[in-house]
Amino acid sequence: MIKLGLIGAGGIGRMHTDIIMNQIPGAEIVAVSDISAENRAKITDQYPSVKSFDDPHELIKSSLTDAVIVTTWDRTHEEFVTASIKAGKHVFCEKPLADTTKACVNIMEAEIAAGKRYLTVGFMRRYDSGYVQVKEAIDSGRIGRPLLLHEQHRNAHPTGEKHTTDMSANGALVHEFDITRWLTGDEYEMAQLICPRSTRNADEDLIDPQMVILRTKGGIHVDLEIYMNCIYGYDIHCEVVGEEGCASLPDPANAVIRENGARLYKIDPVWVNRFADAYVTEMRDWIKCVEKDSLTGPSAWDGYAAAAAAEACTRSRLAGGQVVKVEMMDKPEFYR
Ligand code: ISE
Repeated sequence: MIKLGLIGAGGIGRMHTDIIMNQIPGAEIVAVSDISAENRAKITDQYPSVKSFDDPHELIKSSLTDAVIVTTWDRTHEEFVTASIKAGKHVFCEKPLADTTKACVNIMEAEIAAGKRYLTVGFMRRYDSGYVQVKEAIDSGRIGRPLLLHEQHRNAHPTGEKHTTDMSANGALVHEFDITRWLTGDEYEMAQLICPRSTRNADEDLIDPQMVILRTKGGIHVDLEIYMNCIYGYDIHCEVVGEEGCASLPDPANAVIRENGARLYKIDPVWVNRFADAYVTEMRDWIKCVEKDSLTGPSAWDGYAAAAAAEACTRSRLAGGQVVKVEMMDKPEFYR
């Protein structure tokens, strides 16, 4: 039984806890820490065997925990992830790995110094059966070399902390930055962020929607829409245009209802519901890796590459939508 400590008992932390406690026989949450005593109590009330820690660093050091899950605010990830690595414990960190490339570099340096991979990043879309099918279509060669990717990421409304203009790229669009690299096996070269007029449904200081155009080193064109206040639901699209065919992400299999002169199917407004199966598969896979002490999921390098794309987008926006280079260090041998 792998004994896990959870740091960050907000919505996503509690979702991982429910998955682990109810659907993963080989692991259990034994400890929780959160800046909010109220959030901690939500977990300990539901699962009385879980020990509550005021200090997350005590949880990391405790002999009670074999491995750590970090689901705190993005800007605190670096501190808890590096402490876990230094304590020699496997650590699963929710996306984004960090909100700056500098923080991602610090995490990579800690892992390289520790001498083995300890970190897995929660890019759960890699475990979604729809994206897996799109990847198989590319890898099998049946649609030929990918040339273009068109992707849309729409949230009914932002959730959690106040959503800022930067967070559209570095909090939400990181999913696309990661999944596109994973699908194509390519890295980004150039980025451009374009701001059309904003919806009146967004907070006054939020630029929403935003359009991003990326070019990979291999010459693939990627266009991404991020729209945080689309109102009608949580809606994710991805189409890969290849030389001999196209592959599209399927919509969730909801029943088509015919009524009142219309044909309808439900678009769930909640993102955790859209990717519910992927979250379970991701956690099962991570626990198996921890048991074997050998990681195969998204790495610190993947977290860094997504953060580099996000930073380039912000630079482009601040430069009035200019095309900018995606600045990336050379990939350390450790992550090859
Ligand atoms: C959230 O953290 C996610 O992971 C969702 O997939 C994304 O759509 C949402 O905007 C983020 O806040």
